[in-house]
Amino acid sequence: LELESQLSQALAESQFRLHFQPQVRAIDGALSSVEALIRWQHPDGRLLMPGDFLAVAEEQRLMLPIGHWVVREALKTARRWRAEGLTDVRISVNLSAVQFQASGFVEGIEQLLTEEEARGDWLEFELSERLLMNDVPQVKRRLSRLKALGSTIVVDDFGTGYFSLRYLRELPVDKVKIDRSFVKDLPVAVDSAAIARAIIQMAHNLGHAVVAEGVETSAQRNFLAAHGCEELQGEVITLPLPRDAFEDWLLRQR
Ligand code: G
Ligand code: G
Ligand code: MN
Ligand code: NA
Repeated sequence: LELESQLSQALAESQFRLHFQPQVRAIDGALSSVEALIRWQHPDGRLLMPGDFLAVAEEQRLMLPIGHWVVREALKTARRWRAEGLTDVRISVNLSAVQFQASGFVEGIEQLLTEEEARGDWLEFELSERLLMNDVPQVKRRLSRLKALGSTIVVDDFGTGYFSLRYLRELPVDKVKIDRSFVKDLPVAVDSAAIARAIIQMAHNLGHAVVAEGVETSAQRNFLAAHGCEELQGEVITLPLPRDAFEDWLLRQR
Protein backbone atom coordinates (compact mmCIF):
# COMPACT_ATOMS: atom_id res chain seq x y z
CA LEU A 1 0.00 0.00 0.00
CA GLU A 2 1.05 3.55 -0.72
CA LEU A 3 0.87 4.89 2.85
CA GLU A 4 3.27 2.25 4.05
CA SER A 5 6.09 3.33 1.79
CA GLN A 6 5.46 7.00 2.61
CA LEU A 7 5.49 6.77 6.39
CA SER A 8 9.23 6.94 7.03
CA GLN A 9 9.44 9.82 4.58
CA ALA A 10 6.67 11.57 6.54
CA LEU A 11 8.90 11.63 9.60
CA ALA A 12 11.99 12.75 7.66
CA GLU A 13 10.03 15.50 5.90
CA SER A 14 8.16 16.78 8.97
CA GLN A 15 4.67 15.93 7.75
CA PHE A 16 3.33 15.10 11.21
CA ARG A 17 1.39 17.69 13.18
CA LEU A 18 -0.04 17.90 16.67
CA HIS A 19 -3.61 19.02 17.12
CA PHE A 20 -4.74 20.18 20.55
CA GLN A 21 -7.91 19.67 22.55
CA PRO A 22 -8.56 21.32 25.91
CA GLN A 23 -9.62 19.56 29.08
CA VAL A 24 -11.49 21.96 31.32
CA ARG A 25 -12.50 22.00 34.94
CA ALA A 26 -16.14 20.90 35.21
CA ILE A 27 -17.12 23.41 37.91
CA ASP A 28 -16.09 26.60 36.08
CA GLY A 29 -14.69 25.72 32.64
CA ALA A 30 -11.13 26.80 33.51
CA LEU A 31 -8.48 25.14 31.36
CA SER A 32 -6.84 22.26 33.22
CA SER A 33 -4.77 20.52 30.54
CA VAL A 34 -4.43 20.09 26.77
CA GLU A 35 -4.34 16.75 24.92
CA ALA A 36 -1.96 16.52 21.96
CA LEU A 37 -3.26 14.33 19.12
CA ILE A 38 -1.10 13.36 16.16
CA ARG A 39 -2.14 14.01 12.55
CA TRP A 40 -0.37 13.30 9.27
CA GLN A 41 -0.54 16.20 6.84
CA HIS A 42 -0.13 14.11 3.70
CA PRO A 43 1.49 15.85 0.69
CA ASP A 44 -1.61 15.00 -1.38
CA GLY A 45 -3.61 17.35 0.85
CA ARG A 46 -5.35 14.81 3.09
CA LEU A 47 -5.17 15.09 6.85
CA LEU A 48 -4.74 11.53 8.12
CA MET A 49 -5.89 10.52 11.60
CA PRO A 50 -4.04 8.25 14.06
CA GLY A 51 -6.39 5.39 13.20
CA ASP A 52 -5.25 5.64 9.57
CA PHE A 53 -1.54 5.21 10.16
CA LEU A 54 -0.42 4.35 13.71
CA ALA A 55 -0.98 0.59 13.27
CA VAL A 56 1.16 0.70 10.11
CA ALA A 57 3.76 2.71 12.01
CA GLU A 58 3.90 -0.04 14.62
CA GLU A 59 4.38 -2.74 11.98
CA GLN A 60 7.21 -0.74 10.46
CA ARG A 61 8.87 -0.14 13.82
CA LEU A 62 8.31 3.57 13.36
CA MET A 63 6.24 3.95 16.52
CA LEU A 64 9.31 4.70 18.64
CA PRO A 65 10.66 7.55 16.49
CA ILE A 66 7.12 8.92 15.97
CA GLY A 67 6.38 8.71 19.70
CA HIS A 68 9.66 10.47 20.38
CA TRP A 69 8.72 13.22 17.92
CA VAL A 70 5.33 13.65 19.66
CA VAL A 71 6.91 14.17 23.09
CA ARG A 72 9.55 16.54 21.72
CA GLU A 73 6.93 18.58 19.84
CA ALA A 74 4.71 18.70 22.94
CA LEU A 75 7.65 20.01 25.01
CA LYS A 76 8.55 22.64 22.39
CA THR A 77 4.91 23.74 22.35
CA ALA A 78 4.71 23.87 26.15
CA ARG A 79 7.87 25.98 26.19
CA ARG A 80 6.46 28.39 23.60
CA TRP A 81 3.11 28.76 25.39
CA ARG A 82 4.93 29.50 28.63
CA ALA A 83 7.27 32.01 27.00
CA GLU A 84 4.34 33.81 25.36
CA GLY A 85 2.25 33.76 28.52
CA LEU A 86 -0.50 31.80 26.73
CA THR A 87 -0.86 29.01 29.25
CA ASP A 88 1.20 26.91 31.63
CA VAL A 89 -1.12 23.90 31.89
CA ARG A 90 0.22 20.44 31.15
CA ILE A 91 0.19 18.91 27.70
CA SER A 92 -1.15 15.38 27.64
CA VAL A 93 0.57 12.87 25.37
CA ASN A 94 -0.76 9.42 24.40
CA LEU A 95 1.65 6.51 24.77
CA SER A 96 1.34 3.30 22.78
CA ALA A 97 2.24 -0.04 24.32
CA VAL A 98 5.35 -0.58 22.17
CA GLN A 99 6.57 2.85 23.15
CA PHE A 100 5.99 2.49 26.87
CA GLN A 101 7.36 -1.07 26.98
CA ALA A 102 10.48 -0.37 24.91
CA SER A 103 13.71 -0.70 26.83
CA GLY A 104 15.07 2.70 27.76
CA PHE A 105 11.68 4.39 27.50
CA VAL A 106 12.02 6.46 30.69
CA GLU A 107 15.64 7.33 29.87
CA GLY A 108 14.41 8.56 26.49
CA ILE A 109 11.92 10.88 28.20
CA GLU A 110 14.62 12.14 30.57
CA GLN A 111 16.90 12.84 27.63
CA LEU A 112 14.15 14.77 25.82
CA LEU A 113 13.52 16.85 28.94
CA THR A 114 17.21 17.72 29.09
CA GLU A 115 17.51 18.47 25.38
CA GLU A 116 14.40 20.65 25.36
CA GLU A 117 15.25 22.30 28.69
CA ALA A 118 11.84 21.20 29.87
CA ARG A 119 10.37 19.78 33.06
CA GLY A 120 8.49 16.56 33.64
CA ASP A 121 5.64 18.49 35.19
CA TRP A 122 4.86 20.02 31.79
CA LEU A 123 3.50 16.63 30.75
CA GLU A 124 0.69 14.20 31.34
CA PHE A 125 0.89 10.69 29.93
CA GLU A 126 -2.24 8.86 28.78
CA LEU A 127 -1.96 5.09 28.77
CA SER A 128 -4.81 2.83 27.78
CA GLU A 129 -6.31 0.58 30.40
CA ARG A 130 -5.29 -2.41 28.25
CA LEU A 131 -1.62 -1.39 28.17
CA LEU A 132 -1.48 -1.10 31.95
CA MET A 133 -2.53 -4.71 32.42
CA ASN A 134 0.55 -6.38 30.88
CA ASP A 135 3.46 -6.98 33.20
CA VAL A 136 2.06 -4.99 36.11
CA PRO A 137 5.33 -4.91 38.13
CA GLN A 138 7.22 -3.36 35.20
CA VAL A 139 4.36 -0.94 34.49
CA LYS A 140 4.38 0.08 38.13
CA ARG A 141 8.14 0.78 38.13
CA ARG A 142 7.95 2.83 34.94
CA LEU A 143 4.94 4.85 36.07
CA SER A 144 6.68 5.57 39.37
CA ARG A 145 9.70 6.91 37.50
CA LEU A 146 7.50 9.16 35.32
CA LYS A 147 5.75 10.39 38.47
CA ALA A 148 9.15 11.11 40.03
CA LEU A 149 9.86 13.38 37.05
CA GLY A 150 6.72 15.32 38.01
CA SER A 151 4.46 13.99 35.24
CA THR A 152 0.79 13.12 35.67
CA ILE A 153 -0.50 9.64 34.77
CA VAL A 154 -3.91 9.14 33.18
CA VAL A 155 -5.66 5.83 32.44
CA ASP A 156 -7.19 6.36 28.98
CA ASP A 157 -10.33 4.64 27.63
CA PHE A 158 -11.33 3.65 31.14
CA GLY A 159 -14.05 1.03 31.41
CA THR A 160 -13.47 -0.57 28.00
CA GLY A 161 -11.14 -3.38 29.11
CA TYR A 162 -11.18 -5.83 31.96
CA PHE A 163 -9.07 -3.79 34.28
CA SER A 164 -8.63 -5.28 37.70
CA LEU A 165 -9.51 -2.86 40.45
CA ARG A 166 -6.61 -4.22 42.41
CA TYR A 167 -4.23 -2.92 39.73
CA LEU A 168 -5.91 0.45 39.70
CA ARG A 169 -5.28 0.67 43.43
CA GLU A 170 -1.66 -0.47 43.13
CA LEU A 171 -0.57 1.71 40.23
CA PRO A 172 0.56 5.32 40.78
CA VAL A 173 -2.24 6.79 38.67
CA ASP A 174 -3.54 10.37 39.03
CA LYS A 175 -6.60 10.39 36.80
CA VAL A 176 -8.90 8.07 34.94
CA LYS A 177 -10.51 9.10 31.66
CA ILE A 178 -14.05 7.79 31.18
CA ASP A 179 -14.30 6.37 27.69
CA ARG A 180 -16.59 8.24 25.31
CA SER A 181 -18.77 5.15 24.84
CA PHE A 182 -20.14 5.73 28.36
CA VAL A 183 -20.62 9.45 27.80
CA LYS A 184 -22.38 9.23 24.44
CA ASP A 185 -25.88 8.37 25.74
CA LEU A 186 -25.83 10.41 28.94
CA PRO A 187 -27.94 11.44 30.72
CA VAL A 188 -31.00 9.59 29.38
CA ALA A 189 -29.66 6.00 29.09
CA VAL A 190 -29.95 4.55 32.58
CA ASP A 191 -27.14 2.00 32.03
CA SER A 192 -24.65 4.64 30.82
CA ALA A 193 -25.63 6.88 33.72
CA ALA A 194 -25.10 4.06 36.21
CA ILE A 195 -21.69 3.17 34.73
CA ALA A 196 -20.50 6.78 34.64
CA ARG A 197 -21.55 7.31 38.27
CA ALA A 198 -19.89 4.05 39.33
CA ILE A 199 -16.60 4.92 37.60
CA ILE A 200 -16.52 8.38 39.18
CA GLN A 201 -17.29 7.05 42.65
CA MET A 202 -14.78 4.22 42.43
CA ALA A 203 -12.00 6.44 41.08
CA HIS A 204 -12.65 8.95 43.87
CA ASN A 205 -12.59 6.21 46.51
CA LEU A 206 -9.16 5.18 45.22
CA GLY A 207 -7.96 8.80 45.30
CA HIS A 208 -8.01 9.44 41.54
CA ALA A 209 -9.52 12.38 39.68
CA VAL A 210 -11.84 11.77 36.72
CA VAL A 211 -11.90 13.29 33.24
CA ALA A 212 -14.64 12.48 30.72
CA GLU A 213 -13.95 12.46 26.97
CA GLY A 214 -16.34 12.85 24.06
CA VAL A 215 -18.58 15.32 25.90
CA GLU A 216 -20.77 16.71 23.13
CA THR A 217 -23.84 18.26 24.81
CA SER A 218 -24.52 20.55 27.73
CA ALA A 219 -26.83 17.85 29.18
CA GLN A 220 -23.83 15.48 29.28
CA ARG A 221 -21.63 18.20 30.76
CA ASN A 222 -24.18 19.02 33.45
CA PHE A 223 -24.70 15.38 34.38
CA LEU A 224 -20.95 14.75 34.71
CA ALA A 225 -20.35 17.93 36.70
CA ALA A 226 -23.27 17.16 39.02
CA HIS A 227 -21.78 13.72 39.74
CA GLY A 228 -18.35 15.07 40.65
CA CYS A 229 -16.37 14.45 37.45
CA GLU A 230 -13.52 16.97 37.74
CA GLU A 231 -12.62 17.54 34.09
CA LEU A 232 -14.35 17.53 30.72
CA GLN A 233 -13.09 17.13 27.17
CA GLY A 234 -15.09 17.10 23.95
CA GLU A 235 -16.93 18.90 21.24
CA VAL A 236 -19.11 20.85 23.70
CA ILE A 237 -15.90 22.76 24.52
CA THR A 238 -14.09 22.33 21.20
CA LEU A 239 -12.95 19.53 18.91
CA PRO A 240 -9.15 19.12 18.55
CA LEU A 241 -7.67 22.12 16.71
CA PRO A 242 -4.46 22.80 14.76
CA ARG A 243 -1.97 24.75 16.84
CA ASP A 244 -2.75 28.22 15.44
CA ALA A 245 -6.49 27.74 15.85
CA PHE A 246 -5.97 26.37 19.34
CA GLU A 247 -3.90 29.41 20.29
CA ASP A 248 -6.75 31.63 19.03
CA TRP A 249 -9.13 29.57 21.19
CA LEU A 250 -6.84 30.13 24.19
CA LEU A 251 -6.83 33.89 23.60
CA ARG A 252 -10.63 33.97 23.36
CA GLN A 253 -10.86 32.38 26.82
CA ARG A 254 -9.35 35.46 28.50
O1 G B 1 -7.31 12.21 17.26
P1 G B 1 -8.26 11.10 17.32
O2 G B 1 -9.52 11.39 18.04
O3 G B 1 -8.54 10.48 16.00
O4 G B 1 -7.46 9.99 18.15
C1 G B 1 -7.75 8.64 18.06
C2 G B 1 -6.86 7.85 18.98
O5 G B 1 -5.51 7.97 18.55
C3 G B 1 -6.91 8.36 20.39
O6 G B 1 -7.55 7.40 21.17
C4 G B 1 -5.50 8.52 20.83
O7 G B 1 -5.26 7.76 21.99
C5 G B 1 -4.67 8.01 19.67
N1 G B 1 -3.57 8.95 19.47
C6 G B 1 -3.63 10.22 19.11
N2 G B 1 -2.40 10.79 19.08
C7 G B 1 -1.53 9.83 19.46
C8 G B 1 -0.13 9.79 19.66
O8 G B 1 0.59 10.77 19.51
N3 G B 1 0.41 8.60 20.05
C9 G B 1 -0.35 7.49 20.25
N4 G B 1 0.25 6.38 20.62
N5 G B 1 -1.68 7.50 20.10
C10 G B 1 -2.27 8.65 19.71
O1 G C 1 -6.93 9.37 23.14
P1 G C 1 -8.35 9.56 22.85
O2 G C 1 -9.10 8.36 22.34
O3 G C 1 -9.06 10.11 24.02
O4 G C 1 -8.42 10.69 21.70
C1 G C 1 -9.46 11.56 21.57
C2 G C 1 -10.21 11.29 20.28
O5 G C 1 -11.59 11.66 20.39
C3 G C 1 -9.68 12.07 19.11
O6 G C 1 -9.70 11.25 17.97
C4 G C 1 -10.70 13.20 18.93
O7 G C 1 -10.74 13.65 17.57
C5 G C 1 -11.97 12.55 19.34
N1 G C 1 -12.94 13.45 19.92
C6 G C 1 -12.67 14.57 20.59
N2 G C 1 -13.80 15.16 21.06
C7 G C 1 -14.81 14.35 20.67
C8 G C 1 -16.21 14.40 20.87
O8 G C 1 -16.77 15.27 21.52
N3 G C 1 -16.92 13.38 20.36
C9 G C 1 -16.36 12.36 19.66
N4 G C 1 -17.15 11.41 19.18
N5 G C 1 -15.02 12.29 19.46
C10 G C 1 -14.27 13.27 19.96
MN1 MN D 1 -6.13 9.98 24.95
NA1 NA E 1 -9.56 7.79 24.97
